[in-house]
Amino acid sequence: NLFSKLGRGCNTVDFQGGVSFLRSVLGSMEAVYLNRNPTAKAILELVHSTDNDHICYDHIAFRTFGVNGHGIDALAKFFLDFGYSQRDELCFPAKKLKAFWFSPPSLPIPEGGSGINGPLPRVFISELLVDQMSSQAQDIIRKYTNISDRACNHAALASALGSLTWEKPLHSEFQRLARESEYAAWTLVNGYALNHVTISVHRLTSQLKNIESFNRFIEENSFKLNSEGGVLKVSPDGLLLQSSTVADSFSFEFSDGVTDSVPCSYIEFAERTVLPQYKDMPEKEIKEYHRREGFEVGNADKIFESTSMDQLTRRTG
Ligand code: OOG
Ligand code: NI
Repeated sequence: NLFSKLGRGCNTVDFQGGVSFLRSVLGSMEAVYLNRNPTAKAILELVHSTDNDHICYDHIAFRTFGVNGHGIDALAKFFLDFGYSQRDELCFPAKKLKAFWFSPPSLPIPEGGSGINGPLPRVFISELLVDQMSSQAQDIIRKYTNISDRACNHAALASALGSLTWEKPLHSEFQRLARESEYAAWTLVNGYALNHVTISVHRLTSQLKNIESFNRFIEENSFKLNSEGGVLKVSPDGLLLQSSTVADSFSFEFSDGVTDSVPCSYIEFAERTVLPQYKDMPEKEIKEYHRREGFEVGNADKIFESTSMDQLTRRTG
């Protein structure tokens, strides 16, 4: 049994049930994501066929409206109930956003699992600081979060089903929000749907485990990477390297009957370098906890732009 070495005494059996439920919810969130985002699906298939059947997810990410109980806490509750721990806060004053990341419960790493069935991913949840928006934008966001009301208590369920907890907006409301915050407009039409999953590049097995070769490989296969601040985002300590695709779009029918193309999700890639104090360790002995942990405001600030109109309409080459 995969979890038989848990050593949590009489809680072990309950906890195992909890973990398989957690994985099944994550699996539903992932299924919604793969159905709506052909680029993410194609890249995962390409990496599976080129490198390894076992792809590990570094993290998964969500966006929320920080108002009326719809913010970070609405989704975090689910992960905290299944053993996740809240970690650092990240602030993005210019974008009027904040975020927290959550680390997974420490479990024996399942052998042979891929994606959601591999090592449990970190979780990154951000929220729009709605109070800081213009009164017009606030009116729109409050209108829909009021409609949603107590449905925000079931944010994880909404994500797993791929449903909004509010009614579809008017096209003009989407456009009004997009002028002020592309994040706000994205959240209005995507709700609690997965914003991205991130492939753990250093846990691949071929030369693709180096993020620069990985990015080259993705671009050679004609996928467009987010170029904001340069394709490769590097933390000031040089140890956390990230890149991402430009989001796909889907055709959304607004409540007034107007149909327009709106951004959906993207896929991210992360390489966590071995910490300086472990740099001489034999490669075989290196575990995830010997590597750079956490997130980085400077990297994240650019990765948010993966759903921006500037990136979506950018020409490649
Ligand atoms: C999240 C952007 C930040 C990271 O790994 O730092 C991020 C978003 O686009 O909602 O994913
Ligand atoms: Ni991310």
